[in-house]
Amino acid sequence: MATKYQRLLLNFVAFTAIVLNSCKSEPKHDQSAIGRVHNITEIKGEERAILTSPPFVPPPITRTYATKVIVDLEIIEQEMEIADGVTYMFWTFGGTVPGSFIRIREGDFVEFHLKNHPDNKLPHNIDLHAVTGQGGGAEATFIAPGYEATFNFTALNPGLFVYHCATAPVGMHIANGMYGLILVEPKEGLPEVDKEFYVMQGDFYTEGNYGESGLQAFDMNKAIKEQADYVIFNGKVGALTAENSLKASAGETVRLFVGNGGPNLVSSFHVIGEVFDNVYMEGGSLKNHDIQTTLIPAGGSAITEFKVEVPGNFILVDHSIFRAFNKGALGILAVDGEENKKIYSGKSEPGIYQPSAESVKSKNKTREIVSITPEQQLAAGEKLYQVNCAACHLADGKGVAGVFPPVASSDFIAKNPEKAIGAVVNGLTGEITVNGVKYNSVMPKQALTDAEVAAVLNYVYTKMNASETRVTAEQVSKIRK
Ligand code: HEC
Ligand SMILES: [Cu+2]
Repeated sequence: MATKYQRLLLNFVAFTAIVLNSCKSEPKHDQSAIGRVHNITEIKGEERAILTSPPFVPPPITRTYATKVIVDLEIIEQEMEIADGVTYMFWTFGGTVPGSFIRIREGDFVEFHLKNHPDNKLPHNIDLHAVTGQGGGAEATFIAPGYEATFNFTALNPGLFVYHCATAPVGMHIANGMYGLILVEPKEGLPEVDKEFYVMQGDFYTEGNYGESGLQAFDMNKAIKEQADYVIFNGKVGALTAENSLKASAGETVRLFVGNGGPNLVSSFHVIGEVFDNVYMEGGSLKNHDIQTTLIPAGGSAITEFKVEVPGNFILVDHSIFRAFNKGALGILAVDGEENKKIYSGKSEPGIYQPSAESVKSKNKTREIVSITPEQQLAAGEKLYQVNCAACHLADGKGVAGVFPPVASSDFIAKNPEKAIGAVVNGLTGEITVNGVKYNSVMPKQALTDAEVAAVLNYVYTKMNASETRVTAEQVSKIRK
């Protein structure tokens, strides 16, 4: 689809062509024609737009004609959580990041009311990428706190468009959360689906590093250097995980309206374990198929559609993957329902792959667990266990009969704390008996520091064996060869 600037430039050329061709028969409606004739005349009735907070989307438009749509959007500056225990002074359209989702139809005549709440500190405005006209509405809507601005536009082009504040310093207003999506449904509507969701990425720049607690101020220098502390979906680390996960059932069709507010970073949007059947590229009219990862520019969007065939936790990420696992760009689409083993079997046969124990080397002996309260040590121990031990001894420590001995309620561990430490730091081979059962296998030594070994074993002793035994880093150090 041509940009509005190209269209303006080429309008005159197209117009000339139309005049020259006017003696020919019926003009064809060509969706890709530059400066195609937009029907802006037949407006019937009037209605008020339904706005929704993320991840929800207003209902599909069933109207078959254009109407006058009144949109009321309120700007609210407020402190909210950007991560658990971390707050940020967000500037919002409608009280959420991203702002309220607006849904209209191609050809609709919009009467847009922008309100700047009197408690706010700054002037703001709005530039809607769906608008054909000066600044996308920015000049017309520039208002101080306690004021309201109104302007009108006709939605000429269908598509999923970003809107954002364009008040100087523009980067700062966007960085503080001032963006959202407006969907201009094509005249013919969008195909019916079972679930629709609203997901929008943004990058954030805070004085403290990722996760540092308390109220965090905006850091202009980091923003200029494009060194984001947070890259997140829907304004908060965890906005789309655990109890906030998006939900669907196997067999349903899902449509994600995905935007990227930036201000700086481009998103490589991907859903782990799914393939997008359709992607409306860059939120426009071109539909591509069978897509793994779609690029969403800052200030751009994409619509992805797919059927969830099997149950599971499908993970939404920015596939610039450190952002997902270290900066928060992670969400979950939790799908319940019947399994379909033909499409996905899950794990069928447990197997053992045991390369030489020597290949695992402790590379980093300088790491230290600095949290030293027993509770913090236990929490660290639990994480270490899940990452380093659960693959073999299983998450609950019960092991696998005949292959991996249990570390939960293990008489071996109860009787031999030193051997338990030895197993972790030096590895363990040869026959042992655990709870009366013989094992003769190989446990590779684990690449953990003394403090980490103490933490993981104290977790095992406390939580899996209800034991009073405690291991210290000093003990571990002595046993390490
Ligand atoms: C690659 C698989 C594997 C991993 C990973 C692994 N273990 Fe083991 N572990 C074993 C095997 C196999 C044995 C039995 C060795 C033998 O037969 O001599 C064992 C034995 C043990 C024992 C002594 C027997 C018992 O069950 O009480 C302890 C304690 C233990 N592991 C703790 C851990 C801890 C803690 C971790 C994580 C830091 C860990 N293991 C990671 C495979 C593993
Ligand atoms: Cu603003």
